[in-house]
Amino acid sequence: MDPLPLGAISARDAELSDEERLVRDSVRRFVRERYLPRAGELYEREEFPRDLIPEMAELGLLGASIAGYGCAGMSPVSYGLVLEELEYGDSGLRSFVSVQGSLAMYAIYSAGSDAQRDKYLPEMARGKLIGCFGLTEPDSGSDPASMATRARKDGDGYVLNGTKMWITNAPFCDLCVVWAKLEDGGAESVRGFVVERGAPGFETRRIHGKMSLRSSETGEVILSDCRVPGSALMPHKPGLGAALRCLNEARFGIAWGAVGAARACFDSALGYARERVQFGVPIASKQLIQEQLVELGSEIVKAELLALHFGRLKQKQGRLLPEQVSLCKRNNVGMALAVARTARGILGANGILLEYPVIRHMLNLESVYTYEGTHEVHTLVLGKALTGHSAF
Ligand code: TGC
Ligand code: FAD
Repeated sequence: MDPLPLGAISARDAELSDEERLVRDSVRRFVRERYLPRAGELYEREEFPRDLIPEMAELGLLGASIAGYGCAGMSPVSYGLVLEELEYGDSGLRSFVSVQGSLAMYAIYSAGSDAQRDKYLPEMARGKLIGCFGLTEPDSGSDPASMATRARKDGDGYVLNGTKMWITNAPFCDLCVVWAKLEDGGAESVRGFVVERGAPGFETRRIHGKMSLRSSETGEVILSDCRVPGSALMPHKPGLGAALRCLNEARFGIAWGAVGAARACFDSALGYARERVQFGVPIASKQLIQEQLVELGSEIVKAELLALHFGRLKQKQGRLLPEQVSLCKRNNVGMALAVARTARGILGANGILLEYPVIRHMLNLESVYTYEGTHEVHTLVLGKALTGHSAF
């Protein structure tokens, strides 16, 4: 009997508009032709393919959900599909686009001044300026309110001191959105600054030796008496809210991206199971393998429908509740990691080779599970919402 593809069973395509399918297909083609042939090698060499940035810009993938400033102004579902297809390639490729668009550009768009938007966003959409987002610090991860980075007013400008850690795109960024407390205030004094590379006292250092997300460049941002002009300050309402609103955008995208990584693992495991012969028959004919594949396929279909539901809701309402974003990120990333681990097993020993995509995705997803709010942080966000008690 001819197999029935998972997509035909989920029938999600029927829920997409022609435009959404067009966006999805063009990014799918880009990933298959331009990224996948190099994916294993890039991973092994800890290298992000910077040469692909102009093509991604040309496809309208940078700041894709922003309207104006040369950005594509895509709907939440189109943007989600973009990230799903990119992460089918690699979580690192999706991370680059998430950080550039949902974090750095969205921060400037939502919390920046008119002058900052005009100066940076068009060039960032064209991939001529690369941004990063500095919230996490060596001693401040899940609890960013405890950040140690300080900004001191000095004449017309500010002097920044502190270290940001685990910052995606930092090694080759042109600018960093730095979150710092003004003087010795508390979390309510947190402000965002657009710090350009070249500002005196600004330095980045690459973090090497990651066993996850190897084809994404991660680094430290070191601010040593870093002097910035007054125009670097973003005029948002003081407090962590401005930074956390950017995280909502990125987390929504990650919930879609994770489905792409899971689909890549499922496709690989299914193809392998149908080819691999043991005990004289393809392992796909064994009930235990079929049960695993059915479980993986079912979880993927549920996750993609969840993302679609929240995508449509975001489109209709303009925003989602943070709790809805937490539910979606937590569920879909947890799902993808579990799918990757089971798929790895189906490939047997071959499952640990970079020749197949599964181990790469599995290791990548360990980072995705931790960044943008760990799985546990999202559990606590939802636990607090449901019970009314904070367990942080
Ligand atoms: P809390 O007291 O609850 O809130 C402080 C203010 O923020 C507001 N708020 C939010 N606003 C928008 N969206 C959200 N998700 C929000 N969550 C809270 C809140 O209403 C309040 O506003 P106001 O006006 O009343 O002052 O804050 P808290 O300090 O108790 O922390 C809450 C908690 C733990 C959920 C938050 O700190 C958190 O999300 N922690 C996780 C940190 C995190 O996710 N870091 C990510 C760094 S970036 C990254 O990982 C990029 S990886 C990218 C890639 O490569 O793809
Ligand atoms: P911690 O906060 O120290 O957590 C350690 C463990 O304790 C986790 O299991 C956590 O869930 C648990 N825990 C913490 N608090 C509680 C609690 N109250 N109750 C129960 N359990 C708890 N950050 C940026 O700002 N910008 C970036 O671009 C960026 N890119 C990243 C790229 C990569 C590859 C990685 C791995 C991280 C990146 N991050 C970035 C940082 C990321 O957001 C943090 O790693 C994340 O927020 C968790 O912080 P932490 O690693 O310090 O862990």
